Amino acid sequence: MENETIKISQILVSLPLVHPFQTSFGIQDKKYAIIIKIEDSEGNVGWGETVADPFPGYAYETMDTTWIIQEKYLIPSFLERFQEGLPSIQDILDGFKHVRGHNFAKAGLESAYWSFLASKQGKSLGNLYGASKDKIPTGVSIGIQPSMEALLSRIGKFLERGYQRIKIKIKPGWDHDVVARIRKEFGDIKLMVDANSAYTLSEKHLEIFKKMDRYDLMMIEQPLAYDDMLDHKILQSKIETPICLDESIHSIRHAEQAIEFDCARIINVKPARVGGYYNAKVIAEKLGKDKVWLGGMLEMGIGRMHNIFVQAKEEFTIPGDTSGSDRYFQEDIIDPPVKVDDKGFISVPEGTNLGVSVREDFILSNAIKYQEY
Ligand code: OSB
Ligand code: MG
Repeated sequence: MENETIKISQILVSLPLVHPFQTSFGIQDKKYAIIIKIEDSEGNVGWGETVADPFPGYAYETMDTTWIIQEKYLIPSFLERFQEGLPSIQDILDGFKHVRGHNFAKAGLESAYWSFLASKQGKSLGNLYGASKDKIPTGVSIGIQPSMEALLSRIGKFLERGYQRIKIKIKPGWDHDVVARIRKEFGDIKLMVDANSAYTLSEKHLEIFKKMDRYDLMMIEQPLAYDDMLDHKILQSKIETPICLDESIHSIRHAEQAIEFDCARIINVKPARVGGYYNAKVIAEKLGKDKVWLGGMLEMGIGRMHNIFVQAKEEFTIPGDTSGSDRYFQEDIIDPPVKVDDKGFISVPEGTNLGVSVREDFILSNAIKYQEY
Protein backbone atom coordinates (compact mmCIF):
# COMPACT_ATOMS: atom_id res chain seq x y z
CA MET A 1 0.00 0.00 0.00
CA GLU A 2 1.05 3.55 -0.66
CA ASN A 3 2.22 6.03 1.91
CA GLU A 4 -0.74 7.97 3.25
CA THR A 5 -0.17 11.64 3.97
CA ILE A 6 -2.28 13.34 6.54
CA LYS A 7 -2.25 16.63 8.39
CA ILE A 8 -3.18 17.01 12.05
CA SER A 9 -4.23 20.26 13.74
CA GLN A 10 -4.42 20.87 17.46
CA ILE A 11 -6.66 23.80 18.40
CA LEU A 12 -7.10 24.90 22.01
CA VAL A 13 -10.53 26.54 22.29
CA SER A 14 -12.32 28.27 25.14
CA LEU A 15 -16.05 28.98 25.48
CA PRO A 16 -17.89 30.60 28.39
CA LEU A 17 -20.37 28.34 30.21
CA VAL A 18 -23.92 29.74 30.46
CA HIS A 19 -24.05 28.59 34.08
CA PRO A 20 -21.02 28.10 36.38
CA PHE A 21 -20.48 24.41 37.23
CA GLN A 22 -19.65 23.68 40.87
CA THR A 23 -18.56 20.31 42.22
CA SER A 24 -16.97 19.18 45.46
CA PHE A 25 -13.55 19.84 43.85
CA GLY A 26 -14.09 23.33 42.44
CA ILE A 27 -16.04 25.75 40.31
CA GLN A 28 -15.70 26.44 36.62
CA ASP A 29 -17.21 29.17 34.41
CA LYS A 30 -15.29 28.49 31.20
CA LYS A 31 -14.86 25.32 29.24
CA TYR A 32 -11.67 24.43 27.38
CA ALA A 33 -11.05 21.75 24.76
CA ILE A 34 -8.29 20.81 22.36
CA ILE A 35 -10.05 20.20 19.07
CA ILE A 36 -8.20 17.75 16.82
CA LYS A 37 -8.62 17.86 13.06
CA ILE A 38 -7.19 15.16 10.80
CA GLU A 39 -7.31 15.69 7.03
CA ASP A 40 -5.92 14.05 3.92
CA SER A 41 -5.33 15.34 0.39
CA GLU A 42 -8.62 13.84 -0.85
CA GLY A 43 -10.74 16.04 1.44
CA ASN A 44 -11.54 13.45 4.10
CA VAL A 45 -11.77 15.11 7.52
CA GLY A 46 -11.88 13.72 11.05
CA TRP A 47 -12.83 15.75 14.13
CA GLY A 48 -12.08 14.88 17.74
CA GLU A 49 -12.20 16.71 21.06
CA THR A 50 -9.71 16.42 23.89
CA VAL A 51 -11.13 16.93 27.36
CA ALA A 52 -8.88 19.63 28.74
CA ASP A 53 -9.59 21.14 32.13
CA PRO A 54 -7.71 24.23 33.29
CA PHE A 55 -7.01 22.72 36.70
CA PRO A 56 -6.16 19.12 37.84
CA GLY A 57 -9.19 18.84 40.16
CA TYR A 58 -11.16 16.02 38.56
CA ALA A 59 -8.12 14.26 37.12
CA TYR A 60 -4.39 14.88 36.86
CA GLU A 61 -4.65 15.80 33.17
CA THR A 62 -5.15 19.44 32.21
CA MET A 63 -5.25 21.52 29.03
CA ASP A 64 -1.48 21.99 29.35
CA THR A 65 -0.56 18.33 29.95
CA THR A 66 -2.83 17.00 27.18
CA TRP A 67 -1.35 19.47 24.69
CA ILE A 68 2.24 18.50 25.51
CA ILE A 69 1.64 14.74 25.64
CA GLN A 70 -0.06 14.90 22.26
CA GLU A 71 2.61 17.14 20.76
CA LYS A 72 5.69 15.30 22.07
CA TYR A 73 4.62 11.65 22.12
CA LEU A 74 1.21 10.79 20.70
CA ILE A 75 1.14 12.76 17.44
CA PRO A 76 4.62 11.56 16.34
CA SER A 77 3.65 7.95 17.04
CA PHE A 78 0.30 8.49 15.31
CA LEU A 79 1.95 9.88 12.16
CA GLU A 80 4.49 7.06 12.14
CA ARG A 81 1.66 4.55 11.79
CA PHE A 82 0.79 5.97 8.35
CA GLN A 83 4.12 4.96 6.80
CA GLU A 84 2.76 1.59 5.75
CA GLY A 85 -0.69 2.64 4.64
CA LEU A 86 -3.89 3.31 6.51
CA PRO A 87 -3.69 2.11 10.12
CA SER A 88 -6.60 0.56 12.03
CA ILE A 89 -7.86 1.98 15.34
CA GLN A 90 -6.07 -0.93 17.00
CA ASP A 91 -2.77 0.08 15.29
CA ILE A 92 -3.20 3.63 16.59
CA LEU A 93 -3.88 2.42 20.14
CA ASP A 94 -0.88 0.06 19.98
CA GLY A 95 1.20 3.09 19.03
CA PHE A 96 0.05 4.85 22.22
CA LYS A 97 1.01 2.00 24.54
CA HIS A 98 4.49 3.35 25.30
CA VAL A 99 2.82 6.29 27.06
CA ARG A 100 1.46 5.34 30.46
CA GLY A 101 -1.78 7.01 31.51
CA HIS A 102 -2.73 10.34 29.89
CA ASN A 103 -6.02 8.88 28.69
CA PHE A 104 -7.64 12.26 27.90
CA ALA A 105 -4.76 13.08 25.55
CA LYS A 106 -5.05 9.67 23.85
CA ALA A 107 -8.84 9.79 23.56
CA GLY A 108 -8.78 13.20 21.85
CA LEU A 109 -6.62 11.88 19.00
CA GLU A 110 -8.31 8.50 18.85
CA SER A 111 -11.76 10.10 18.56
CA ALA A 112 -10.58 12.26 15.65
CA TYR A 113 -9.30 9.14 13.92
CA TRP A 114 -12.67 7.35 14.27
CA SER A 115 -14.26 10.38 12.62
CA PHE A 116 -11.59 10.42 9.88
CA LEU A 117 -12.32 6.73 9.14
CA ALA A 118 -16.07 7.48 9.01
CA SER A 119 -15.36 10.29 6.54
CA LYS A 120 -13.13 8.10 4.39
CA GLN A 121 -15.65 5.23 4.33
CA GLY A 122 -18.60 7.58 3.75
CA LYS A 123 -20.34 6.17 6.82
CA SER A 124 -21.98 7.51 9.96
CA LEU A 125 -19.75 7.52 13.02
CA GLY A 126 -22.51 5.51 14.74
CA ASN A 127 -21.98 2.77 12.22
CA LEU A 128 -18.33 2.47 13.26
CA TYR A 129 -19.23 2.46 16.97
CA GLY A 130 -21.73 -0.37 16.42
CA ALA A 131 -24.74 1.82 17.18
CA SER A 132 -28.27 0.71 16.40
CA LYS A 133 -30.62 3.20 18.07
CA ASP A 134 -32.09 6.32 16.47
CA LYS A 135 -32.46 8.22 19.76
CA ILE A 136 -30.86 8.13 23.20
CA PRO A 137 -32.42 8.76 26.63
CA THR A 138 -30.76 11.53 28.59
CA GLY A 139 -30.47 13.42 31.84
CA VAL A 140 -28.66 16.38 33.32
CA SER A 141 -25.89 16.81 35.89
CA ILE A 142 -26.59 19.82 38.11
CA GLY A 143 -23.76 21.40 40.06
CA ILE A 144 -23.85 22.55 43.68
CA GLN A 145 -26.07 25.68 43.79
CA PRO A 146 -25.83 28.77 46.01
CA SER A 147 -29.12 27.87 47.74
CA MET A 148 -31.75 25.15 48.03
CA GLU A 149 -34.25 27.40 46.22
CA ALA A 150 -31.85 27.88 43.33
CA LEU A 151 -31.37 24.10 43.09
CA LEU A 152 -35.09 23.31 43.20
CA SER A 153 -35.87 25.87 40.53
CA ARG A 154 -33.10 24.53 38.33
CA ILE A 155 -34.31 20.94 38.72
CA GLY A 156 -37.88 22.06 37.94
CA LYS A 157 -36.72 23.73 34.76
CA PHE A 158 -34.95 20.62 33.44
CA LEU A 159 -37.87 18.33 34.36
CA GLU A 160 -40.24 20.67 32.53
CA ARG A 161 -38.06 20.41 29.46
CA GLY A 162 -38.34 16.62 29.53
CA TYR A 163 -34.96 15.53 30.94
CA GLN A 164 -35.43 11.94 32.13
CA ARG A 165 -33.04 11.87 35.05
CA ILE A 166 -31.57 14.38 37.48
CA LYS A 167 -28.07 14.02 38.91
CA ILE A 168 -27.01 16.44 41.60
CA LYS A 169 -23.52 17.07 42.91
CA ILE A 170 -23.14 16.57 46.64
CA LYS A 171 -20.51 17.26 49.32
CA PRO A 172 -20.57 17.05 53.13
CA GLY A 173 -23.18 19.55 54.30
CA TRP A 174 -25.00 19.47 50.94
CA ASP A 175 -26.33 15.91 50.81
CA HIS A 176 -29.19 14.05 52.52
CA ASP A 177 -31.22 17.14 53.47
CA VAL A 178 -30.99 18.27 49.87
CA VAL A 179 -32.05 14.84 48.61
CA ALA A 180 -34.95 14.73 51.10
CA ARG A 181 -36.14 18.14 49.94
CA ILE A 182 -35.96 17.13 46.26
CA ARG A 183 -38.00 13.99 46.95
CA LYS A 184 -40.59 16.06 48.81
CA GLU A 185 -40.83 18.56 45.97
CA PHE A 186 -40.64 16.28 42.93
CA GLY A 187 -41.76 12.82 44.12
CA ASP A 188 -40.33 9.71 42.54
CA ILE A 189 -38.30 11.25 39.71
CA LYS A 190 -35.19 9.38 38.53
CA LEU A 191 -32.62 10.86 40.90
CA MET A 192 -28.95 10.19 41.66
CA VAL A 193 -26.04 11.94 43.38
CA ASP A 194 -22.36 12.43 42.50
CA ALA A 195 -19.87 13.12 45.32
CA ASN A 196 -16.67 13.42 43.24
CA SER A 197 -14.71 11.74 46.07
CA ALA A 198 -15.82 14.07 48.87
CA TYR A 199 -16.41 11.36 51.53
CA THR A 200 -14.54 8.75 53.56
CA LEU A 201 -15.45 5.61 55.51
CA SER A 202 -15.60 7.59 58.77
CA GLU A 203 -18.52 6.89 61.15
CA LYS A 204 -19.92 10.33 60.44
CA HIS A 205 -19.95 9.78 56.70
CA LEU A 206 -21.28 6.21 56.98
CA GLU A 207 -24.25 7.66 58.78
CA ILE A 208 -24.86 10.05 55.91
CA PHE A 209 -24.80 7.15 53.42
CA LYS A 210 -27.23 5.15 55.57
CA LYS A 211 -29.61 8.14 55.63
CA MET A 212 -29.38 8.49 51.87
CA ASP A 213 -30.34 4.82 51.52
CA ARG A 214 -33.92 5.87 52.37
CA TYR A 215 -34.44 7.93 49.24
CA ASP A 216 -34.40 5.30 46.51
CA LEU A 217 -31.55 6.90 44.61
CA MET A 218 -30.61 5.24 41.30
CA MET A 219 -26.99 5.28 42.45
CA ILE A 220 -24.36 7.24 44.32
CA GLU A 221 -21.44 8.16 42.09
CA GLN A 222 -17.82 8.10 43.31
CA PRO A 223 -18.39 8.73 47.02
CA LEU A 224 -14.83 7.84 48.15
CA ALA A 225 -11.25 8.52 47.06
CA TYR A 226 -10.59 9.16 43.35
CA ASP A 227 -8.07 6.31 43.11
CA ASP A 228 -9.85 3.79 45.28
CA MET A 229 -11.59 0.46 44.66
CA LEU A 230 -11.49 -1.44 47.97
CA ASP A 231 -13.04 1.18 50.26
CA HIS A 232 -15.90 1.36 47.79
CA LYS A 233 -16.32 -2.41 48.12
CA ILE A 234 -16.55 -2.01 51.90
CA LEU A 235 -19.09 0.79 51.54
CA GLN A 236 -21.16 -1.18 49.01
CA SER A 237 -21.42 -4.04 51.53
CA LYS A 238 -22.96 -1.63 54.07
CA ILE A 239 -25.52 0.21 51.93
CA GLU A 240 -28.36 -0.71 49.56
CA THR A 241 -27.98 2.12 47.06
CA PRO A 242 -25.83 0.96 44.13
CA ILE A 243 -22.41 2.57 43.97
CA CYS A 244 -21.29 3.89 40.59
CA LEU A 245 -17.59 4.45 39.91
CA ASP A 246 -16.35 7.36 37.80
CA GLU A 247 -12.88 8.72 38.77
CA SER A 248 -11.48 5.28 39.77
CA ILE A 249 -12.00 3.59 36.38
CA HIS A 250 -9.32 4.07 33.71
CA SER A 251 -9.43 0.91 31.61
CA ILE A 252 -11.50 -2.06 30.45
CA ARG A 253 -9.78 -4.13 33.15
CA HIS A 254 -10.72 -1.67 35.93
CA ALA A 255 -14.36 -1.66 34.79
CA GLU A 256 -14.56 -5.45 34.76
CA GLN A 257 -12.81 -5.84 38.11
CA ALA A 258 -14.92 -3.19 39.84
CA ILE A 259 -18.09 -5.06 38.86
CA GLU A 260 -16.66 -8.54 39.49
CA PHE A 261 -15.52 -7.67 43.02
CA ASP A 262 -18.62 -5.58 43.83
CA CYS A 263 -16.73 -2.33 44.37
CA ALA A 264 -19.49 -0.84 42.21
CA ARG A 265 -22.71 -2.04 40.62
CA ILE A 266 -22.59 0.47 37.76
CA ILE A 267 -19.85 2.22 35.79
CA ASN A 268 -19.95 5.80 34.54
CA VAL A 269 -18.24 5.27 31.20
CA LYS A 270 -16.42 8.42 30.13
CA PRO A 271 -14.60 7.77 26.89
CA ALA A 272 -11.83 10.26 27.72
CA ARG A 273 -11.18 8.73 31.13
CA VAL A 274 -11.00 5.14 29.87
CA GLY A 275 -8.62 6.03 27.02
CA GLY A 276 -11.03 6.49 24.14
CA TYR A 277 -14.07 5.29 22.26
CA TYR A 278 -12.69 1.85 21.49
CA ASN A 279 -12.35 1.12 25.21
CA ALA A 280 -15.73 2.71 25.99
CA LYS A 281 -17.34 0.52 23.33
CA VAL A 282 -15.72 -2.66 24.68
CA ILE A 283 -16.69 -1.84 28.30
CA ALA A 284 -20.33 -1.41 27.22
CA GLU A 285 -20.26 -4.64 25.20
CA LYS A 286 -18.62 -6.64 28.00
CA LEU A 287 -20.66 -5.36 30.96
CA GLY A 288 -23.97 -4.93 29.16
CA LYS A 289 -27.00 -2.82 29.99
CA ASP A 290 -27.79 -1.99 33.65
CA LYS A 291 -24.03 -1.86 34.35
CA VAL A 292 -23.07 1.11 32.19
CA TRP A 293 -24.16 4.62 31.32
CA LEU A 294 -22.33 7.45 29.63
CA GLY A 295 -21.02 10.39 31.63
CA GLY A 296 -19.72 13.66 30.31
CA MET A 297 -17.06 16.33 30.76
CA LEU A 298 -19.13 19.35 29.66
CA GLU A 299 -18.01 18.60 26.12
CA MET A 300 -18.36 21.03 23.23
CA GLY A 301 -20.30 19.84 20.19
CA ILE A 302 -17.69 17.56 18.66
CA GLY A 303 -17.11 15.52 21.81
CA ARG A 304 -20.87 15.65 22.44
CA MET A 305 -21.60 14.10 19.01
CA HIS A 306 -19.08 11.31 19.62
CA ASN A 307 -20.80 10.67 22.98
CA ILE A 308 -24.21 10.56 21.30
CA PHE A 309 -23.08 8.05 18.67
CA VAL A 310 -21.52 5.68 21.20
CA GLN A 311 -24.66 5.91 23.37
CA ALA A 312 -26.71 4.80 20.37
CA LYS A 313 -25.31 1.33 21.12
CA GLU A 314 -28.02 -0.90 22.56
CA GLU A 315 -26.29 -1.29 25.95
CA PHE A 316 -26.88 2.36 26.90
CA THR A 317 -30.42 2.27 28.32
CA ILE A 318 -29.79 4.29 31.53
CA PRO A 319 -30.11 8.03 30.79
CA GLY A 320 -26.67 9.66 30.67
CA ASP A 321 -25.19 13.11 31.32
CA THR A 322 -25.28 14.24 27.66
CA SER A 323 -27.50 17.32 27.82
CA GLY A 324 -28.49 19.71 25.03
CA SER A 325 -25.92 22.27 23.81
CA ASP A 326 -27.91 25.13 25.40
CA ARG A 327 -27.38 23.69 28.89
CA TYR A 328 -23.68 24.53 28.48
CA PHE A 329 -23.08 27.17 25.79
CA GLN A 330 -24.70 30.18 24.20
CA GLU A 331 -23.34 28.96 20.87
CA ASP A 332 -21.92 25.52 20.15
CA ILE A 333 -19.16 24.60 17.68
CA ILE A 334 -21.50 22.40 15.62
CA ASP A 335 -24.54 23.14 13.51
CA PRO A 336 -27.25 22.30 14.34
CA PRO A 337 -26.58 22.24 18.09
CA VAL A 338 -27.66 19.20 20.18
CA LYS A 339 -31.32 19.35 21.21
CA VAL A 340 -33.23 17.33 23.80
CA ASP A 341 -36.89 16.70 22.93
CA ASP A 342 -39.78 17.07 25.40
CA LYS A 343 -39.58 13.36 26.29
CA GLY A 344 -35.88 13.61 27.19
CA PHE A 345 -34.41 12.01 24.08
CA ILE A 346 -31.68 13.19 21.75
CA SER A 347 -32.12 11.97 18.21
CA VAL A 348 -29.11 10.42 16.54
CA PRO A 349 -28.49 12.24 13.27
CA GLU A 350 -28.34 10.39 9.96
CA GLY A 351 -25.74 11.23 7.37
CA THR A 352 -22.04 10.58 7.17
CA ASN A 353 -19.41 11.18 9.82
CA LEU A 354 -20.67 13.37 12.71
CA GLY A 355 -24.04 13.98 11.02
CA VAL A 356 -23.74 17.73 11.73
CA SER A 357 -21.45 20.40 10.37
CA VAL A 358 -18.48 21.69 12.29
CA ARG A 359 -18.31 25.50 12.58
CA GLU A 360 -14.63 25.86 11.82
CA ASP A 361 -14.66 29.66 11.69
CA PHE A 362 -16.33 29.83 15.08
CA ILE A 363 -13.75 27.39 16.49
CA LEU A 364 -10.89 29.49 15.13
CA SER A 365 -12.40 32.73 16.42
CA ASN A 366 -12.39 31.20 19.94
CA ALA A 367 -8.95 29.59 19.63
CA ILE A 368 -6.21 30.34 22.14
CA LYS A 369 -3.48 28.19 20.61
CA TYR A 370 -3.07 26.48 17.24
CA GLN A 371 -0.52 24.08 15.80
CA GLU A 372 -0.26 21.91 12.68
CA TYR A 373 1.72 18.72 12.14
O1 OSB B 1 -18.01 13.86 37.84
O2 OSB B 1 -19.28 13.36 36.25
C1 OSB B 1 -18.50 14.16 36.77
C2 OSB B 1 -18.30 17.35 34.67
C3 OSB B 1 -16.95 17.62 34.76
C4 OSB B 1 -16.15 16.83 35.50
C5 OSB B 1 -16.69 15.72 36.19
C6 OSB B 1 -18.05 15.42 36.09
C7 OSB B 1 -18.86 16.27 35.35
C8 OSB B 1 -20.31 16.12 35.27
C9 OSB B 1 -21.04 16.82 34.13
O3 OSB B 1 -20.98 15.56 36.10
C10 OSB B 1 -21.38 15.94 32.99
C11 OSB B 1 -21.78 16.72 31.77
O4 OSB B 1 -22.80 17.41 31.80
O5 OSB B 1 -21.05 16.66 30.76
MG1 MG C 1 -18.79 11.93 38.28
